[in-house]
Amino acid sequence: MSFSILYNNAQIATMTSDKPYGLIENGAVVISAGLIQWVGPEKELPVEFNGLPEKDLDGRLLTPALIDCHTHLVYGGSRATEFELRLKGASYEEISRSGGGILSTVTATRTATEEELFSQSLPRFDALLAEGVGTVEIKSGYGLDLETEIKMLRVARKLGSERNVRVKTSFLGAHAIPPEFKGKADAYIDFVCEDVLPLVHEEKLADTVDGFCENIAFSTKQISRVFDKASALGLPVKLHAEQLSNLGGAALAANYGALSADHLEYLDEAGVQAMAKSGTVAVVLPGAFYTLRETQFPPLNSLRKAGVPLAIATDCNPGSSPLTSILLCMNMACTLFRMTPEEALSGVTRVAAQALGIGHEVGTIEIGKKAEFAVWNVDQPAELAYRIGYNPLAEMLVGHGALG
Ligand code: DI6
Ligand code: FE
Repeated sequence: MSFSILYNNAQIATMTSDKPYGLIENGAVVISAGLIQWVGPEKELPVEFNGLPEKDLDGRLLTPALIDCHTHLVYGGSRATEFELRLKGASYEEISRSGGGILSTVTATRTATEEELFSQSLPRFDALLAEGVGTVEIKSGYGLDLETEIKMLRVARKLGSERNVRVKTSFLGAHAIPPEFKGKADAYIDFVCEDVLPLVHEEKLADTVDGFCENIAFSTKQISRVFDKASALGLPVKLHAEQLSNLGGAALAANYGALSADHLEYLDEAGVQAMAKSGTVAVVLPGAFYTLRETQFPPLNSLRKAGVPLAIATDCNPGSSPLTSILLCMNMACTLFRMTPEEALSGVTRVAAQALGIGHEVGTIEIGKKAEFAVWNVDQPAELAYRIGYNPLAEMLVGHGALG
């Protein structure tokens, strides 16, 4: 017999889209075998659920466990020195072109053993979990050789199994051109497509394939070769697009039916329309916008108008977004991008799940979805995005079943 429980006396932000936050006052949820059996106002609880073991949530807010749908949190070393250089006037692009930036993290990540990489990444992972996160996307892309890309993805999977939290991995071989391929970007793309991605796929280490489409990284033509390979292997794609300039990456991603296009500060109307047509999620990353002191805003009004779903994520990485707080990320999305607190919460629940292709399983509190919740000591859902540097998480209620 499967274990069942009734959570009652909760304010439930179901995040289904019919009313603000999908809010249910004095709500109850019935869980059985790790799945949601019923959710609604307590007074409408069907009699068949009377007598179940109960847990009283004392009027606290229940939300879906949060989802950070874009991180690079597995990496070696630190870029604090680069931070100091930027404060002395160097730009992110200058540092990158002079061999620092992503490539300095590549060196540190190649040098670290798998165990060292795991122990350096675990505190960052735990920092996210401490704020109600139950699913984390983690990218490779600081290896840029077969061995290190595989090492990063193994560490990502191990973080998930160590903490019993869902990890979705993205293969980001097309992140930067490694020193051994300097001046030979096309040859590096051949290597990614022929020698790395097929093996990564064979080892089941990548759930999706990502790329960095930018003047300092790869062209749309090069990215489309990676996407062709991903499609041939049956892997979904997503893309870092229009972060520093407009190369038409988002439209390219949309044409491949990408789950998401991410960053998007320099996205134009044609890109917006292409994303709307393909149902590609826009993932905006306020931590990178803040760190790089960007002044160009992602075109949120056009995206809203076109009906493109909006997600937000930390982009946790050592260079452009050393951020391990999903709550601060929500606050930044509101304060910097003028997103609403409801958009911020749906951006780290329902829409973030969609950006990872797991919207049928998690991201809302609905019958049939997985029982993965965060319980908060707040009076109203807007408080989650409103505070700065305060963590009101009371507890996580996850599971009674394996996470997949
Ligand atoms: N865009 C970013 O913001 C990160 N990667 C990317 O493609 C930055 C990665 C880094 O600076 O280490
Ligand atoms: Fe990123």
